[in-house]
Amino acid sequence: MKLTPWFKSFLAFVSLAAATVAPAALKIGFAQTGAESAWRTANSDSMKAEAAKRGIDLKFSDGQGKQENQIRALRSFIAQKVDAVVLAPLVETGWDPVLRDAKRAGIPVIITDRSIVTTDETLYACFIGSDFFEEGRMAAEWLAKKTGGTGRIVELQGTPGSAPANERRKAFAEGIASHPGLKIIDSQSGDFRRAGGKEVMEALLKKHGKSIEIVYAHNDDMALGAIQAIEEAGLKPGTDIVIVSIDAVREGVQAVVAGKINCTVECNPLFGPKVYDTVAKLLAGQKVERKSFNKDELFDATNAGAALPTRQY
Ligand code: GYE
Repeated sequence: MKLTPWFKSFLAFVSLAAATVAPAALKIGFAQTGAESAWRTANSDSMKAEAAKRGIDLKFSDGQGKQENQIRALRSFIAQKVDAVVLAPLVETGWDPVLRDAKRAGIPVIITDRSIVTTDETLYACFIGSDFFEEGRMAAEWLAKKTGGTGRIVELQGTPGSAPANERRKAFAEGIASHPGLKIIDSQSGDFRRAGGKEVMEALLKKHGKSIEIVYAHNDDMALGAIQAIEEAGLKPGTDIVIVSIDAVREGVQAVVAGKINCTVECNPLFGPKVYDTVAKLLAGQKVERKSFNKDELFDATNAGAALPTRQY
């Protein structure tokens, strides 16, 4: 179609007018813990991809596993007058002062992924995450069934002081308490990292030798690291040592299919859409759920193969 000069200038006028009235992009600051695991990478990707899709101006900060970096990021978001702050807190405590600053500046804070402990619940708008208690409980229940309620367990803990490490540990311990034959003989932190899981497992194998019958890892990355250590010690993961883990990231589910991890409890990291829907509601003055959790499944030899092709992370 050939456009007349008049029509061309009309079109130019319309697009200029649209640009003038188009609302400014939402500015959101997201303080991420770091990049310690495959779960974390999937979580960051979800937050970034969904922001791009919605035209949100996302200020992304990688805390590199340090709370002080996250606090600094929050202060900078406040100084930049973002519309909202999203925080995935590395550890549970120590957030009140900076959250008070955000509140004073009138910036709503959404806590995502991990919960916090605070003396003032009004310091954040809402929590969007996973039920770590339920995950630990599911892992314990599966293990009790699988082993008939006996076995010597070593536990690979996540980051000390973090909600998932604290809650997965507590719920699992409570879950096995009614099975006196299941005993945690040692428990150490691998910081949710693969290298950490390998290192800790090497030390535990040296210390306890073949008396270790079960590994309970707080995430798949540490389980995958432990598998390497177990294989290097000449043992068969999944056979000589039962391995129970959490996250169900693709590599974890693949390890279940390969028979090296016996069970992994899902923890869905894809929070982007829910977080931004919630920010939009908050900014529109609508009520939001105080705490919301994703529903998680469990994968073992019975269903991992069928689930693998459609895993999103
Ligand atoms: O399980 C682990 C990650 O907070 C749920 O952190 C998250 C945990 C996840 O590093 O892999």
